[in-house]
Amino acid sequence: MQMTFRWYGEKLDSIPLKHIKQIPGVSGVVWSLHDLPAGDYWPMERIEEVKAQAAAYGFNIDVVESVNVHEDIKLGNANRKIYIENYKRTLVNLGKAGVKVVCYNFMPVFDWTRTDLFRPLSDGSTALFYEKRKIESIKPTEFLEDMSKQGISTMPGWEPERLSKIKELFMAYEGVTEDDLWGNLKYFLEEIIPVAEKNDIKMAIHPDDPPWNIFGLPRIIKCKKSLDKFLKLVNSPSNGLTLCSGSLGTSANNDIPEMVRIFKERIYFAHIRNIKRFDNGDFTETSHKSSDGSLDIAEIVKAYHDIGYRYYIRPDHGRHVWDEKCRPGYGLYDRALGIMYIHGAWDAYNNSTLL
Ligand SMILES: [Mn+2]
Repeated sequence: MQMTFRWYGEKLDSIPLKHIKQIPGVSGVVWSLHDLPAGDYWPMERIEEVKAQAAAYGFNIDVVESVNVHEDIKLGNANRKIYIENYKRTLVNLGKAGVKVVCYNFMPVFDWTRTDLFRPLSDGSTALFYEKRKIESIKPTEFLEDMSKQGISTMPGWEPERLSKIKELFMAYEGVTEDDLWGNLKYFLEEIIPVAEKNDIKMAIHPDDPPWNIFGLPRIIKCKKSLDKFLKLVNSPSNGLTLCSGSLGTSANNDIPEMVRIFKERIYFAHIRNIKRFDNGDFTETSHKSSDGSLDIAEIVKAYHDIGYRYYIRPDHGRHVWDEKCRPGYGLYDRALGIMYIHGAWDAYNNSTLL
């Protein structure tokens, strides 16, 4: 496996590359051009700029998260042709720059969803939290106002220009079923996967977070059955997965180690983090330690080790600890602790095979 760390770039991230360099065993940064709206073409010079910044610290830029998919593509609107063309041209440029994996998601309107960005845990740290009842009872517009107050507008997937059109978007999705969304995803894949193949890129879809429908919007990438269906839409090695333990794991029906073993050939990016599920449907993010959450992270790492996983891992989110001021879920300290937990487990499994 190759350990990576998400970095928002020189202008948007509070964490400098020189600090990431001091986390043991990190070979690359996971990056994006966060200032470009979904659907835009990524010019070569902008890609090369990030590549040079990362290379100055010995990091590769093999993994992009994300090249976002324009809503017109998810909706299957006539305009999708323009945005798919831009997507293809962007993939060609990323291939030229040596990018190997492109993460993206296909969630309508809202990206990952939480109700609290800084919810206190019993140890005095804070973490991202999801309150089921609140999501079920609040209107999407009220929810958005609440999130804006908490500072979400700087987070990827929650760009103000996209969300300012929230009412229009909801109207556009009226009557769009899960089957429609599957059809639009298939159309998109049939267009871009051949381009990814030609440019030696693995596309890696991120599951829906959380993996169930919210605000009446359809969500389709949420369980073993849907991952299997997804991979068969276009049966190519370039059509793969970002297996996010913390997203899929919020549903108790999803067995993450089992999924790692089943989908091993097509997992190109692993997001590893823990969450704690509560009986009422709420969940909170926690440290990576298995005993702190509902997921056995050591067992998940073992599954990756067992399959001889060669691709990319990142610690995904972390808590906010030691009074760090950071983007919600994206501090330095707890993600670095997570990396060391994963490295520790991995090394232990390495040694145990020698005994
Ligand atoms: Mn994730």
